[in-house]
Amino acid sequence: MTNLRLILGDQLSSSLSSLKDVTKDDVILMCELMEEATYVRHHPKKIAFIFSAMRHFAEELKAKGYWVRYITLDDPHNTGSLEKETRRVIRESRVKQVIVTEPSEYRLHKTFEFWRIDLGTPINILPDTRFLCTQEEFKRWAGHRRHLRMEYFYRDMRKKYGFLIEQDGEPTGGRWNFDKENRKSPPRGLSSPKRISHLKDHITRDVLSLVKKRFSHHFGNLEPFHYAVTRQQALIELAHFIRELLPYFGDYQDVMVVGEAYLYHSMISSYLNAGLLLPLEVCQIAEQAYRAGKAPLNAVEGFIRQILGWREYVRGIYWMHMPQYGEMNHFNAKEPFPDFYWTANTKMFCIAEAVKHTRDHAYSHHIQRLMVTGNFALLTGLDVKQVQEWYLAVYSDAYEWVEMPNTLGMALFGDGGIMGSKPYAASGKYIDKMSNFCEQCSYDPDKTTTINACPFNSLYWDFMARNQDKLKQNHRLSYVYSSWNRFSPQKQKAIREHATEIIKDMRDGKL
Ligand code: FAD
Ligand code: DLZ
Ligand code: SF4
Repeated sequence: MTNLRLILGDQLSSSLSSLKDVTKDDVILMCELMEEATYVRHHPKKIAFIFSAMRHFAEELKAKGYWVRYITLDDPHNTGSLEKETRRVIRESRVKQVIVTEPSEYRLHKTFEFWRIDLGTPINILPDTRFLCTQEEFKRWAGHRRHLRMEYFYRDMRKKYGFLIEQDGEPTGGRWNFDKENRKSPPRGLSSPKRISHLKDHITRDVLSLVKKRFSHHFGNLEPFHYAVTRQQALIELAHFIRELLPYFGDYQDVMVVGEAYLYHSMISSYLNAGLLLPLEVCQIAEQAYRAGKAPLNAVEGFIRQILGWREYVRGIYWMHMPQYGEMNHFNAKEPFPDFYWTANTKMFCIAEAVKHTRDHAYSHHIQRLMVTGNFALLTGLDVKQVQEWYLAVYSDAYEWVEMPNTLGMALFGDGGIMGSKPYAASGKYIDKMSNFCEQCSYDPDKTTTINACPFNSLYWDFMARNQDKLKQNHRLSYVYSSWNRFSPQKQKAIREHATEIIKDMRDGKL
């Protein structure tokens, strides 16, 4: 009788809890599944990244002498279902118990809870120790608080791990947060150093032809394919980021530039989320760069905050509020999702640019996700489920635990303020300040109601006016409503009529 250790596609870490006491008599099961590859229509680059990383991880385990049962997508016996494949291997291998690390998504958590009852073989579900805050710890932190603000969670995490903390217990540099230094507009001609491209071995080449054959109808370009698919390669990318890009990460964190998908961002989210890199080591390496005088504090603090703060915080929010979280829709947003999120066929240059980055790289950086595609979805009241489905499908780093709080909570304020203290709503002026997109747009970011006015401007005010009942008590928005109330009734009417026209144009495919 043997243990069956089931490893999922985002559990590719040798320190995984379900591999901790693995022996050479155990069976390690990994399967490429149609079920997982199509529960949303994932970007082909994301599928290729995961399959290739899974195959490489399986090879590494085999090279250490472990018995790995790896089921490829084109195995003629592959049923495409996690449950059926697990049952098949249980039957074939005289399994006494299934050992698995808790899944990152609620959907599979439910599946495993059913397995406890009806699999017929005991299942041992272990905590995912790769995260820096356990679900219980987060709930304890949240317990007595009225507002769950990331900033306070982050400070506690800094203290817990001692990142950027001096011997007297004070934060390095005397402040917890250096974001004031991090909001620079893009200087003219800003571009970023060339990114690393990894050689494709036979495993990746096989996966690319498989994905081309089976998933080319999904949104997104499979090639060129530059992703790291092993921990070794991901570490090389991380080292490159720390050396060449981290020093400027803070300065240009919120900047958007035509044709520059990555700028000074790290591009490591897919590797962290699949387990090729671990959050603790990434924060340690970043702090070392600061201590060695290789990167400034504003950059390193900002970068560590994303991983130690935001990443752990969104996971905490997800597990604390699921499954109810997925059903929230604070503004009752139901507007059908427009086609240009798939085609980039819109006169709004900023949206077209963000969609093109997404299509070509399965990536766009945070500000594009939040302040361009997310902001537009918020202002126009796009259907929250359709918006979330898009974000879950199109990014190579997307898993529901991290996508949902970011999309529903942060971008759409669909949770009514569990995550954010106010909606991240912005007019075209913000996009104009932080990017060079507007220079190439047929709309004018300085106009609100003229025929060529930037759609974001009237939509912004219309959103505020439309949702006044839900937002006017929010003291962080009092300046917005006092400005709105100073507009003459004629001006208010003209703005709202213009916004109605914009939404009509969107429905008619004319925006
Ligand atoms: P960097 O800017 O270099 O940041 C470093 C790391 O910090 C990232 O790799 C990531 O692990 C972490 N991080 C930064 N911000 C966040 C955040 N808000 N939440 C969680 N982790 C964060 N991130 C995902 O990993 N998966 C998603 O599906 C996802 N969906 C998003 C949807 C929306 C609407 C928004 C606004 C943000 C979303 N994010 C998501 C967060 C963020 O945009 C990405 O983590 C980031 O763009 C990844 O690129 P990077 O590795 O270059 O990040
Ligand atoms: C995202 C993904 C894809 C595309 N394919 C697979 C797969 O074939 N097999 C697998 O084990 N995992 C895959 N994954 C990652 C899973 O969706 C991820 O592990 C779960 O969402 C975690 O709850
Ligand atoms: Fe986007 Fe408006 Fe600027 Fe055009 S003018 S790029 S629509 S913000």
